[in-house]
Amino acid sequence: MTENRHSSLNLTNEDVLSMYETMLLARKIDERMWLLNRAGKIPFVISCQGQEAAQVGAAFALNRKEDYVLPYYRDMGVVLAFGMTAKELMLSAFAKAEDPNSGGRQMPGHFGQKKNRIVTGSSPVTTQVPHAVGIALAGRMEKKNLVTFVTFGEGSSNQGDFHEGANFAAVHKLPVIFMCENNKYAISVPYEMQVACDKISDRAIGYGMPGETVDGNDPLEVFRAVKDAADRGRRGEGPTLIEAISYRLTPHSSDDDDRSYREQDEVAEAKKNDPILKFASYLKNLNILTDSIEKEMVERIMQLVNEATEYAEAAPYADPEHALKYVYAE
Ligand SMILES: Cc1ncc(C[n+]2csc(CCOP(=O)(O)OP(=O)(O)O)c2C)c(N)n1
Ligand SMILES: [Mg+2]
Repeated sequence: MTENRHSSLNLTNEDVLSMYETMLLARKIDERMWLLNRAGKIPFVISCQGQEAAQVGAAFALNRKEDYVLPYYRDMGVVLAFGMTAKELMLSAFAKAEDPNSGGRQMPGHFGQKKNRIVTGSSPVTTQVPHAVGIALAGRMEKKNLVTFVTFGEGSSNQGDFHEGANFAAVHKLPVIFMCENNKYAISVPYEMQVACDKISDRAIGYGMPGETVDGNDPLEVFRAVKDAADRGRRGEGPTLIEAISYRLTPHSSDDDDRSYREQDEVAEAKKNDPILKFASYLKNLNILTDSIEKEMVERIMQLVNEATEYAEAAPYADPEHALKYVYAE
């Protein structure tokens, strides 16, 4: 018998179905992007596959009307949960003028959308961390009750920006949630070659904040950890470091061939813990995700993905002169 673990987190059956639908939507958009890339239609893909549970579980634990997110390039699940649409993500993949992230200027994965408080990031990894700390400080100065949520890979947690941001946030007890999405690789470099500590979350000790490692394949575990961290932040008790452990199910990007540095048996083994399959089986065992609900959900998602693809493919590119804008003051 599967135990109901979501009711005690104050999540209704509708909430968990909505979490699952968001995870599945992210996966289906991502899969479509790979096909479009291999068909020569879009230049680049950087995947969320394997990390949807961590992303969606975390986003659902935040106040999606007030909090700020500073996602990293894999966070399609976070931005979908915060209101970005499939169509907008496809416009970005096709680098079209209407792409809300950058009008087709940036590579895909540089999410930014003011109305949904999704703060754009730069290509150097982890530069979003000090920005999240600054926004939390601004929120406090303006007496707002917001928290900021910032993510980064485990490889990126070696970058100076992480350490400077974590230290400042802890000293000033700012409401920042640092979430490391540990997918066990930084491009070709496995975890053991990146860091000498057992857990990224142990780094919290050095800054004087709570740190916790959770199963990133379980959206409910991530939800609980992020909810606790958000509550602490809003109470004025400062930041938290969460490490969500998962596995990168795709190559690093559409330009990477992971067969050159990892055994494909290892990938096949990790696929047994695919967060989408695991959460689906949890919901099916509780009879929340029935066959008919699942059928309707998949149809709804595939219609969105198809419409988004068709719209974005047909949409116009920006005028070439547009590239000269926003560089110098006019
Ligand atoms: C400062 C900086 N150094 C190097 C790179 C090149 N780079 C892009 S992604 C990446 C790997 C990051 O690995 P990790 O932080 O574990 O994130 P993951 O891609 O595994 O999600 C590197 C080295 C970069 N973008 N920025
Ligand atoms: Mg990584």
